[in-house]
Amino acid sequence: MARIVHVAAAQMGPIAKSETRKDTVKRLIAMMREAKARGAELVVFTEMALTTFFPRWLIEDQDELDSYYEPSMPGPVTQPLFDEAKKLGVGFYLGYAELATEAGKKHRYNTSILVDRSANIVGKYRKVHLPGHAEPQEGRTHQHLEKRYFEPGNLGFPVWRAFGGVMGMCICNDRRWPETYRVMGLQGVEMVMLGYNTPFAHTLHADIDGLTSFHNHLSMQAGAYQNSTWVIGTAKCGTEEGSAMLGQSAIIAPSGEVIAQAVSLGDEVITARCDLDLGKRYRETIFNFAKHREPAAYKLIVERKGAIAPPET
Ligand code: CDT
Repeated sequence: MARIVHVAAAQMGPIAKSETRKDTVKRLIAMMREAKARGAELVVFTEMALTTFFPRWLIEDQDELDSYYEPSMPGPVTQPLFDEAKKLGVGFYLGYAELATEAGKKHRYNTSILVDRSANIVGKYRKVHLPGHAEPQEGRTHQHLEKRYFEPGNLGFPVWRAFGGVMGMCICNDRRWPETYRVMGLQGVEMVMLGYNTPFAHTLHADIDGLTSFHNHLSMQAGAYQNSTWVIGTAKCGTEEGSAMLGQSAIIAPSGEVIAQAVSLGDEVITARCDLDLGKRYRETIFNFAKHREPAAYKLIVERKGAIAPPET
């Protein structure tokens, strides 16, 4: 019998700086209800889905900065989302800024969680590939200070048995790195969920930034195909506080094909019935890792004396 996960990507339009968490959670709940009405059992929200994308500003006031982070999940403002999920019997992926206390010290991560249909958190992921800078850059109308406001994730790329399959998570910039998918692929991942906030002007090189849309789908489609996995990519998009951000949320099959795509730059739910056994077919044939990967050969070039060193950066 086919193993179907009926999934929704709940793309989000801009969140204004002045929008309250309470109102943002209402928007998430409205999309969750729509997803359920259309048959979905799992909703993928975006990266930092509860607030505006605050790393675009240098924020020196500690209280103001702290106000963007969640010290607990669920917390008082996010509890209604969990309650609604339980009522509807729908699971979800949610990205947020996490303020964690570990060994008595405060740590800040760009985090996502996977919540099952009974509203239990079954997995947590912390973003590994943090883009941007730690210090403000001259000549930018909008900064990208993720390296200032977050530490690299310390949980690796785990996978979880949930929703009848093997589920994985990553966040935004992670989707551009082959290691992200391969580490999960080696653990048999069948569906990778991710949220993203991608400004069109992120490198300030017109030739690269002009390809923002292409590179978005290129990365996710390659990750899906090369690792025999579904990829669900959900954007925060539109013009948020003057920063124009990419939409193009997509549901991508293990074939690498985009089978559903958002067409707006606002709140929009797209859905698809994902057959996890489609990934199995790729994993048993062209991407049979046990038969066709050659890990020993990958190490040779690194270990061989006299190998050409990578350029200094
Ligand atoms: N949020 C995030 O990771 N955004 C990056 C673009 C910014 S790079 C300065 C991304 O990879 O989409």
